[in-house]
Amino acid sequence: IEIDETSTQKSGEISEQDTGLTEEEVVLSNAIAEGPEAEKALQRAALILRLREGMNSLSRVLKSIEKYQGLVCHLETRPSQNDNNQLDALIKVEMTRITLLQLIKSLRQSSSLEHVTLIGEDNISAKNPWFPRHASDLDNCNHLMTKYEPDLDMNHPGFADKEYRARRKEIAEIAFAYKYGDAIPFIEYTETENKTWGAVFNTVLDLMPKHACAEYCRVFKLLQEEGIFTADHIPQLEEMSNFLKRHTGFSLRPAAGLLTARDFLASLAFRIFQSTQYVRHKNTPYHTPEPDCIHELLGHMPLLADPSFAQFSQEIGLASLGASDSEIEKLSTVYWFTVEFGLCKESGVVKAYGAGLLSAYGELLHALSDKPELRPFEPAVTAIQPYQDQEYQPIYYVAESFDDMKDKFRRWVSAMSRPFEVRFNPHTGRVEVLDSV
Ligand code: HBI
Ligand code: NLE
Ligand code: FE
Repeated sequence: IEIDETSTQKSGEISEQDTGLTEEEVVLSNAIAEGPEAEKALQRAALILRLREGMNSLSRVLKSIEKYQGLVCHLETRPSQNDNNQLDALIKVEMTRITLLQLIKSLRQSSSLEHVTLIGEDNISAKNPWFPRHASDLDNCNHLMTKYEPDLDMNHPGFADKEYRARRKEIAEIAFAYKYGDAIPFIEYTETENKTWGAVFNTVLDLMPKHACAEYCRVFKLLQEEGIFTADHIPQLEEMSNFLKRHTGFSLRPAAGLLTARDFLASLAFRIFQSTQYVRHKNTPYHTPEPDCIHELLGHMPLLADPSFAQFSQEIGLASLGASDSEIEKLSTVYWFTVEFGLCKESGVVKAYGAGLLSAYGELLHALSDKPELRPFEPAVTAIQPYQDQEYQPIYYVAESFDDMKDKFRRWVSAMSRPFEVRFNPHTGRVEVLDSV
């Protein structure tokens, strides 16, 4: 990005030096606007502020933004980590480049602010985004989406069941307390929970020969032979994690619920799958909108033990590290229509490989009936297909084969705009970053 000095000077009133912008911020503010026309255009920018006098300082900041005719599009605050009454604020504004520079200058002169930083609009620094570099960093990648909490969602199957909610909370606490390197805590599942598992397990066992892809069936048998998959009790995550390690080097860590796509995908880069440990409500064995351990164990585990599929999963994860919000959205949509709800052809017959189908026999039968629409898997098209996650899907994407899906995915990912490349070093377990510009 070139810094257009003449246009800054022409506008006359302020230059980057005056504001005390860092080199990176200059790059960002120039990325925000280019050329004389853009000088007048409204642009989005994000600021991070530390407020010395909490909410009192905030009202002063908002007045300044108003004075420079900026619009506040988004505002978040939290108590700052260091102490007392300080607040950290993230403010996204819409204003012209020049007024933005003036605003930053005036904020930096204010004694009520400890620091003012301009960051990229989608909260990712363009040059140096944070993402996990090692599996231990995943201790910071467990942010939950709150939409399916049984406490908050009236449509959740467990909403009216106090006992169920307490149990789910108890198991979630265990995941919150988990740290890298800990053994996965053993859960003593209740008779009801084991019965729910048994009902789903036996139905999937019946449907599998006709409807599941060959790779799934192959590993399923192995899991039965090892005594991990039986109808009478829920496998422990720890024994499943050890099984995966032996086959593909994947392992598990407990998750408290539905994670953000960014955190969930990041773990896959390290061949780690963040798995829930609680069980769906007994009234809805055939389908539940949120992931539960029946979904993770019965749906995801068999294919994570398949070398080719494990490789594909890790590649989606690697592609997500440091990606922009809109690219994360696309990657998670591709993940949704492949890993979660994918269909594939086997000698001309359509079979299921998506985990959300193999753990929900209601949807498995729906997907392979004549009700839904089937379309050929094409990453660029699939990546922008809107979907809902409450009911059975109306559209599924069919891959010609796993290898064809992987090929197409790789070609599509290589065209993404990330200004660096990442690779996983299996000897150190670290992700290495290679500058490509
Ligand atoms: N979180 N715990 C958990 N389990 C999942 O299977 C899961 C998730 N978060 C997001 C997600 N799956 C995907 O549907 C994509 O958004 C990546
Ligand atoms: N609908 C799936 C099931 O019932 O197993 C779980 C959710 C997958 C995202
Ligand atoms: Fe899933």
